[in-house]
Amino acid sequence: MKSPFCGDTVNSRPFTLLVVDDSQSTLPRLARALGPEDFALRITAHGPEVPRLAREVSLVVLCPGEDTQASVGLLERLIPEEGPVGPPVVLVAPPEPRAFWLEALRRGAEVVLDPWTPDELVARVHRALAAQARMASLAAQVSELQRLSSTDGLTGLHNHRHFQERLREEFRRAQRYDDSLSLILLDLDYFKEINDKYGHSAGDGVLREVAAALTRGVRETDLVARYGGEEFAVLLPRTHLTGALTVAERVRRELRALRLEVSDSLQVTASLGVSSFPHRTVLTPEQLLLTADEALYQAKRDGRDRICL
Ligand code: GH3
Ligand code: MG
Ligand code: MG
Ligand code: MG
Repeated sequence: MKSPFCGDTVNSRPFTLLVVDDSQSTLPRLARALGPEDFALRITAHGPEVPRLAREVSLVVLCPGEDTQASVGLLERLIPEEGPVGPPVVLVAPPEPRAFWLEALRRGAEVVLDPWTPDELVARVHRALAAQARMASLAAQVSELQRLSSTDGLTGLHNHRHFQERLREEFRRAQRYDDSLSLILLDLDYFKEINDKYGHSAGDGVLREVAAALTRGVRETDLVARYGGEEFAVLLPRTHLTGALTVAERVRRELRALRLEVSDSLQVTASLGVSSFPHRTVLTPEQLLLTADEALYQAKRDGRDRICL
């Protein structure tokens, strides 16, 4: 006999519901109740594949079978105490045993007790879907805020705050694993003159081009940040001083060779300070920073467009 329910076919309905039900008696009622709601239904019995199937749907309607223990186990997998959040669960259960549906309620499932009516079930399903949508929207907002709070608005590089966090993390990691860590601080030379000559927004453009060049010039595992106005930082995990000097020299050359949008005749150069861990006088992240900063100012004093350590 052809099933009256949609099977595993993919279709264009907005929500797919996975109905987990062993008994042939509840299923037709569930399908009648949910059918007019324009949900696509997938039907399955209890089994080890349910959590995997659940990951592909918008919501799970769970009807406990004879074996309550199996349903408890499934519930625990569908709504773990902590860990990844799956689709919402609507439990359709008899009033006894109470412990089962109370546990489901506590974990955040919607509960519909026998004897239930179609409108009640539908309302619970919509409520669960709406809560899920609110959570998803909130999670997206949080992640966008996280991105914004660690990004520099002008260049798209990591910002000062994010750099400071990563500096400390990477320093701890290097200390713990007896690994190396290097830092390049870079300050553009006579940048004020660029602003004065071409205007502040042309200066902004140059900062963006410099940021892009820096990003191109380092490894994926290195971190490029806008440290301040026209100062940049490159954090190089698992890199010794010699490696950092090689990167610094490449960056220095690439910057001075950069063809800038604002003018063909304009050349931008930078002074760079390099520091590394492990080193006798570098015992904290602050000292790594200070050492690179002092080296940078030495490079300025020595005439700019150069690297000091
Ligand atoms: P040097 O570092 O070689 O000593 O000279 P400098 O002219 O680069 O140094 P100074 O610190 O005197 O000036 C830095 C300039 O960078 C001044 C400031 O207006 C400019 N600057 C800082 N942030 C921005 C920005 O976001 N956009 C633009 N266009 N300019 C900026
Ligand atoms: Mg300066
Ligand atoms: Mg400068
Ligand atoms: Mg500066």
